[in-house]
Amino acid sequence: MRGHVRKALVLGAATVLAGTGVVAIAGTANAASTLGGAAAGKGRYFGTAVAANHLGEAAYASTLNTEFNSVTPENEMKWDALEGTRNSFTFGSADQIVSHAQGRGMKVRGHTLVWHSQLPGWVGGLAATDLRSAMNNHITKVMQHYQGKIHSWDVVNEAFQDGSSGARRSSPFQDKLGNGFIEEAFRTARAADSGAKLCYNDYNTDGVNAKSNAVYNMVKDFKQRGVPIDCVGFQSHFNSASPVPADYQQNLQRFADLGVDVQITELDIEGSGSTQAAAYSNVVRACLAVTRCTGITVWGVTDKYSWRSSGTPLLFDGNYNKKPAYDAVLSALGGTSGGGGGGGTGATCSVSYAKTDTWSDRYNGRVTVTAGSSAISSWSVNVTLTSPQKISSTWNGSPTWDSSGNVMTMKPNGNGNLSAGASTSFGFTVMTNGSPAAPAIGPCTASAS
Ligand code: G2I
Repeated sequence: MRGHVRKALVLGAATVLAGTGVVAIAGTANAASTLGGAAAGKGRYFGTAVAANHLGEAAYASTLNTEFNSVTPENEMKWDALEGTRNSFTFGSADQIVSHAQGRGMKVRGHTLVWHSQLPGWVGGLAATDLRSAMNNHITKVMQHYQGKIHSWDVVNEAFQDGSSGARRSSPFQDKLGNGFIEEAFRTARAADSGAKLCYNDYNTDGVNAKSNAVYNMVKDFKQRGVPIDCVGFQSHFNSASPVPADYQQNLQRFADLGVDVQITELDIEGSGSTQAAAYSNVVRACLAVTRCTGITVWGVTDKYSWRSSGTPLLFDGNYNKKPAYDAVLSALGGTSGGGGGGGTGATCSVSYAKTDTWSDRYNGRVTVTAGSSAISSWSVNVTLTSPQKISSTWNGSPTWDSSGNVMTMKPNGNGNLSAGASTSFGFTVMTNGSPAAPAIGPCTASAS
């Protein structure tokens, strides 16, 4: 099984390189220098939540395509998105994500079939018998639509209460169908697509506590009675009020010992700098220490679009710069950071952007590159335009272009050597051709000799 996964991932990476040509970050050809590539080296996937409406943003898509080998639709497979009207299904946005992923050899996690939230109003209005058939119909139709395309489904999401009660959360399903709704959902799911792994997914279950104990007891009971369940998802939304628990690994392990896979499904950790990086590193190391922890998904590509953006909880900042947390994750996965060339470990850079002049048909932009906490000898920054914009001139850098003509990769022109914290700038003129959009800047990749 593992060998099979690894092969698929390698093929996926090749597809990206050959198919799009936009993997323009210098020195990232080595698979172990990306999150997905490094995770594959450990027999795991490394995924992200994806929103269909950002796939058209070139920097978003190129970061996704370069770094990740699994995706979870962030909202597009929820009940309200797929079946807003009873038995009338709208798969468009979800299909868009699935085909983006499939075309690049990425796996897809399905999220989520039965959940109390993002539930259309009509579901809550049904009486028990009708609700049961609506639930089973929803599971069956959705899973059959995606048959063979989803590696794991969150069949039931967040069915337990927070706090010390260990009780089930009130929902139309719980209130009208009783405890048995979870078992029924899993049995229906197995019958609908026997090839997908069936997961129970929840938050605040990341350490050993009353809520995770309740889930644990349910999974144990399911395994004893032969109710089909293959995996448990640990969302892992962390911040200072809810940090990575000290017994995180132990908790993952006790579930794995029940005979299910465990997956980290919605990882994000609010914070910044080395504190955030250390927390991310702990999570990755815990997963790698548990044989049945099969993969990690972070809940978004960039801080810019995070559901809690102000907490900057992700691995890429709003300009798609790699954060210290990124380097920590890559290194915990056994990958090598830095942008090739010198392969200097710890060489990082960040970018900022300013529009400096504007005319009716063009504007000038300036990108400032700043070395991280150690000296660098070279850097590379992607500047992505919105078609039909074109860059007519550049200064203080050496540009190359991807095949679409929308992505410029800028490298130094005599200004590659920067001491720790030092900056340099390059500039360019964008012919707007009717589109005033600002360019997307980043990621910035550094190397040290
Ligand atoms: O709340 C974080 C996650 C907790 N676990 C289950 C996940 O499914 C959940 O994801 C979040 C999405 O990240 C948000 O993007 O679920 C939220 C809804 O419960 C999502 O927020 C919704 C907004 O509430 C809507 O107003 C908005 O229309 O996103 C929708 C689409 O952008």
